[in-house]
Amino acid sequence: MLNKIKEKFIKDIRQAKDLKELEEICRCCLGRKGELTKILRSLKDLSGEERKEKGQIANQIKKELENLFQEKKLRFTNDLPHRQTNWIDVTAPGILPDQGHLHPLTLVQKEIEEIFQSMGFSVVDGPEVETEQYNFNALNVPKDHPARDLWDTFWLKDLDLLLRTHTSPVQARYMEKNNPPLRIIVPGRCFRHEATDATHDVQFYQFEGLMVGKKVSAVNFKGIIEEFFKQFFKSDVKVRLRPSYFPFVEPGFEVDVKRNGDWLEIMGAGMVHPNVFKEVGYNPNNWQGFAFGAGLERLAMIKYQIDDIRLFYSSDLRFLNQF
Ligand code: YSA
Repeated sequence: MLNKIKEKFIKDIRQAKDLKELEEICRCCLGRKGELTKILRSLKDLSGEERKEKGQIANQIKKELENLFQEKKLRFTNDLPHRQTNWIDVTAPGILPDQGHLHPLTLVQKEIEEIFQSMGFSVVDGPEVETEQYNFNALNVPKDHPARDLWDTFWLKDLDLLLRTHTSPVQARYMEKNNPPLRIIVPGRCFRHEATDATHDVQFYQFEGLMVGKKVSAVNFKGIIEEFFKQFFKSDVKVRLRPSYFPFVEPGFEVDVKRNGDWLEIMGAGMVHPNVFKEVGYNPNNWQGFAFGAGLERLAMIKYQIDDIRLFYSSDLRFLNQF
């Protein structure tokens, strides 16, 4: 299978008549949905030995094909008439400069914003350097509350400031300044003093959601979040809520989504705690609402089957060019 692919693309590269054709061949082979890329991605499903053996061969072939593409590309670009002589042919086709594009996380953020905006939510932001008051106290997590351990915090020395551990403080900031009813989402960068691994980093993005009204219920939450996932994953999805604990909601739940037969934990959520309403000056007897918070990288990783969060921050063009 691998050798067949190799032979096919070597032949195609040799026969390519111009740069456009060559680039199309390169895309079919090594692009995001390219034949070789698909095989490289599927390696993770193989057993240890087989993965190692097949992985070596596939990577070797990838290198060979990349070299061939480069060689042939050079031939086309060097062959342009204005390079062969010292006169300038103003009618010769120009060389397009490499074009930049948005980072995959920005693309996912924009997509999320558009889906929620279509359901009447406004996009709001807040500071990355936060006070203890908004990051914790206003969210029903007073000093010395054991729940503070849920968030490994970067404190700024000798100041009552920290790097926000989640986007939830913007809930309190927004409610303090705006009267209900309201619907907002808050995408933004967060920081945690955690060891880095394939799913955790010291900085990452979250997006928060908050909807407050006279009769906003958990049923509304489930409906809205189901619609969001349906549009985001572009397919019908099953969503389930499991009981969970966050100090700023009561009840709290974990939201799972079923993808390819497996339940995946996607976000924390719940009904806004009366203490949070009191803290921002709302009467909890008059208003109720839901809130949720999800990791942007996690959603992007599930959507695009990316297996390591560090790829987003590696500036590796082989990764970035696939989006
Ligand atoms: C819960 C209830 C609400 O009413 C509103 C918001 C929330 C979420 C809560 N503020 C929170 O931060 N929950 S969390 O600690 O579980 O983080 C939410 C998501 O952020 C995680 O599911 C994960 O996807 C992402 N995350 C957390 N730490 C991370 C991280 N992503 C990458 N690296 C880390 N270190």
